[in-house]
Amino acid sequence: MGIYTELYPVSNEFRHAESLDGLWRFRFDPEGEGEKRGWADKGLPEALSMPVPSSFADLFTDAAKRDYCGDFWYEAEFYLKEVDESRRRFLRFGSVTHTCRVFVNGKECASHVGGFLPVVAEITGAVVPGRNVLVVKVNNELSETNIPCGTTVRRSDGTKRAMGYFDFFNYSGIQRSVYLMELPREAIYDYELSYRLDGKDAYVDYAVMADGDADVKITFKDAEGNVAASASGRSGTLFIPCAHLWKVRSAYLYDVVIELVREGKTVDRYQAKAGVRTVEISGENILINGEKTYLKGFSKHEDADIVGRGFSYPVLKRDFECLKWMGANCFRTSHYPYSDEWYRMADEEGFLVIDEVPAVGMMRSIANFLAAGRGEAKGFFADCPDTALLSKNHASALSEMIARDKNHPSVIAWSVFNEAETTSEEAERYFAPLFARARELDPQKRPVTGVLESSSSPKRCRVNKMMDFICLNRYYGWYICGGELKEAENLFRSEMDAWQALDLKKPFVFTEFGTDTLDSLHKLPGVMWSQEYQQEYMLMHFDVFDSYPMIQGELVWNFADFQTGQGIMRVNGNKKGLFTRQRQPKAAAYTMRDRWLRQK
Ligand code: EVA
Repeated sequence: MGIYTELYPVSNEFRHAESLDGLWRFRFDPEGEGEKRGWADKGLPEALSMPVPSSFADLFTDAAKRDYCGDFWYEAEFYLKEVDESRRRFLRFGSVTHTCRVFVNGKECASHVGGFLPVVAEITGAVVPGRNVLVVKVNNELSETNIPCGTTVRRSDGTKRAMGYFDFFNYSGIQRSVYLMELPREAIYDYELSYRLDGKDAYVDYAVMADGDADVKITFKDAEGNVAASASGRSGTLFIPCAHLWKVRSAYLYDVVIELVREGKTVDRYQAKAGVRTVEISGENILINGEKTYLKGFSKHEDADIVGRGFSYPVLKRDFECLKWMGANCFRTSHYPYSDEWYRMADEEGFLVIDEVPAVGMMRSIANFLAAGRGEAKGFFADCPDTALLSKNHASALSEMIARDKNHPSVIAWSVFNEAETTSEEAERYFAPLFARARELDPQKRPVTGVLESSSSPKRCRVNKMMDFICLNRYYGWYICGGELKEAENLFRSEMDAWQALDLKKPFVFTEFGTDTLDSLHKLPGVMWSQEYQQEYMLMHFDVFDSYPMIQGELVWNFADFQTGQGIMRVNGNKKGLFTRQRQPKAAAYTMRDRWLRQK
């Protein structure tokens, strides 16, 4: 088999995927002694029980466990009736945050750096009939050589503490679902689709990656189950006459069925959904299927009470219902790629997704968001301890994200970073190969972008030339001129005038703007933190957005309140949500909804 990529697990007559979610055994390892003591081979002594998927932090009642930083271990068991030589077995973890090693019956089967993309371990040679023991060693320390960036400090009692250069809680653990997968020896391990429209018809260029030399058959079936197009061969083009297009908030999904056929017999099949659509940047416009599209929505987090960053179907469902109620059509996966299920639902619901790698914190500051919001960012790349290693990890995350998400019609762009330092020569040198890599890896050649904070000003930013559209995070009326909306608006307009004067001929999308707002605080006239102020702030932004034709999108920071580290700037978390953390609307949600429902 070739390199097993990131294909979402499916079950059918040829392949089998079984969820291992549930209560696992768990233990902290503050002394880093687990390996010496043989936990990888023998399993964990005196373990706690721990739900998978979940972050561990908010399940406990004591601060030391919530804030734990260092190594920690999980253990689970699974049973196999038999070990059939004609099959291969894998484990697929949706993510393990931030680094891990996977052992099955004491044999190391995988290791992975990066906490927001799948970890796939081939366990074929390690499994036995009957009981199998799975042990995962995890570490949640932060550094300047992995993303997201931060540092790990030692406290006087010897405990470690992770200090993120970012504004969200360093949730960690096995935060997404785990599958045990069984595949035939000759299996499909990846596929890519890209689309061309010709009047009412569509061409689908495809490639299928599979082991061996069996014949490949690919079929597109419409929603009624009728064959819309089919072809044979590892790569080629399908023709769909009168194609149903996947449209924004009106998604049409085909079933794509890929088969490996040997001597007339199917030996493997992979099935998924596919949406026929094109994405293009034309001058200052974003075109979906050739139609000008204004992005309305949010930058979000995977974040909820109790589960932390742990994947939860009910949270996913509620968030999509709220997004639809708002009249939104887009979200950005700030500040890391989300669990697969987010993209699958976005495909179904016709939402546009800006997919972001976990490259956040590439600026050195304890309260980065403050420095960023005020445009006071300091250098980073010039004195980063090991730019080569950082870049390697960044490039791996980018490649893994594109490998995993490339076939989702909802994904319309790749975001290479959030609020990195972009004003030095070193930054320019650092980012150029990453942009090139994203362009090279994506079969659909979607737009590639990055997200700029205030120091990345029209005069100083050296990276915006690499972006297909420009994403700006701006906080005029919050970090800049908080409480003075008139002055804030004037400064905001002068910056936008300067961007306009550059005449970049590219669309601009606001990927963050917002105010911390307590759902308990009302005050007329509005003051910072009140619901009225959040509304007035939004109204001021509408005026500015509507004055510049190059502005082609507005994604509010944030969809919902979310957990951060503690500090004098945060009242038990970031309160910039239009929804509370429990997903109930604040007053400004109605203001925004009014506008978005009126806009086409
Ligand atoms: C904020 N500002 O201050 C947000 C952060 C976010 O949470 C930013 O991109 O500039 C960051 O992560 O509320």
